[in-house]
Amino acid sequence: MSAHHVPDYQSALHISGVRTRFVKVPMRFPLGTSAAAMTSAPLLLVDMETKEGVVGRAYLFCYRESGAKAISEVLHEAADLISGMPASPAKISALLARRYALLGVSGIVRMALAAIDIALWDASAIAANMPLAEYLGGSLEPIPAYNSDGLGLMPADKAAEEAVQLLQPGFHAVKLRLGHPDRETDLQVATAVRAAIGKGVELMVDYNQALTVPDAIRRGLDLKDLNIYWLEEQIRHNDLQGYAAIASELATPIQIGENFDGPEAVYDAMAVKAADYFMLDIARIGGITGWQRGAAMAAARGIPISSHLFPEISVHLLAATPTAHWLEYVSWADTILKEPLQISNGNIAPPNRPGLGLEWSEEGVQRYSAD
Ligand code: SMN
Ligand code: MG
Repeated sequence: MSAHHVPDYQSALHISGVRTRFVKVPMRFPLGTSAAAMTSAPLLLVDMETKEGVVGRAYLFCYRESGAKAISEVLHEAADLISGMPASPAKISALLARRYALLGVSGIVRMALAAIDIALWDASAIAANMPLAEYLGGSLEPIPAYNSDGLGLMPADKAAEEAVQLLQPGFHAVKLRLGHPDRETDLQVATAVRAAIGKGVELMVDYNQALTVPDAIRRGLDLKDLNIYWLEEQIRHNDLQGYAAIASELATPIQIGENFDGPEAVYDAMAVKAADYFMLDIARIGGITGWQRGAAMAAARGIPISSHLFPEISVHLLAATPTAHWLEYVSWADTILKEPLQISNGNIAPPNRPGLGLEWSEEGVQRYSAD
């Protein structure tokens, strides 16, 4: 028998500490949704340190400044609870879910624990010297992406102009936020954007939970000749039966999921046929561990899975997702990253670097520091 040449076996890394930094980065295109308007993105940067010297990284988009502060507080306490333990993401995720069960694992706590999970997976893939996409069993093939920078609630002429600008980096798809107080404005804006981008570009529409069920059906029918790729989050995010009612009335596919709280929500949404497409948010679905579980359940029913924000992280997950659909691209983290994502003919591939391939630009971090 020939000898096997197996490199020295290396067991899991061991958690030694965590460092967080808060930055407020400018948005190239300010974003006014029907829920809130944003001109800068509050990001929390996370470095999980290991005894072996490998550093795993993650970042969170915290929606508001208070979100970043509260998440950081929970994150440091959670990191203390796991100090010295093997950096095994699924084990740590289960342990922390128990420790925080009484406070409640959702919202801010969910996001803090997700950041730890993401950073631990990053550290593991770095130790294995593999891009995370490949470490999870996927490849570095490009994923179709839509540009989600900007295109908030704005008048028709401005939206038409901005939509064209958003195609400049080579995208073939953009997302428009609607949910203006009156239906007619929604139709006018969508019509102007469709005319400006032409027939060959995909157009997604997001209402950010602004509507009621009957209004969502009416407004969906209003747009029926505009070839909308999907209609997103029309009503309260967790009114699954409401979504099922809307989906049964409209031919245009319905997209929900950015507010799914843990992977179990995928099961619940499928059980009532709430929507045609799901988009997972790496921070709310439970990090990389949660995403994999949610994506596996969606695969059982062939439901296409897209991502919500965090394109630098999500691209690795979509690469290993059986029913991968669209990557949501936003440029927000570009200013604090050494190597921002590269867009090629509207597609984005996971970078061929170890782990997530996230390295902070210390210059950018200092410039936008909000600690
Ligand atoms: C969205 C929500 C909150 C912040 C940014 C963007 C939006 C999306 O729902 O799907 O991009
Ligand atoms: Mg959305």
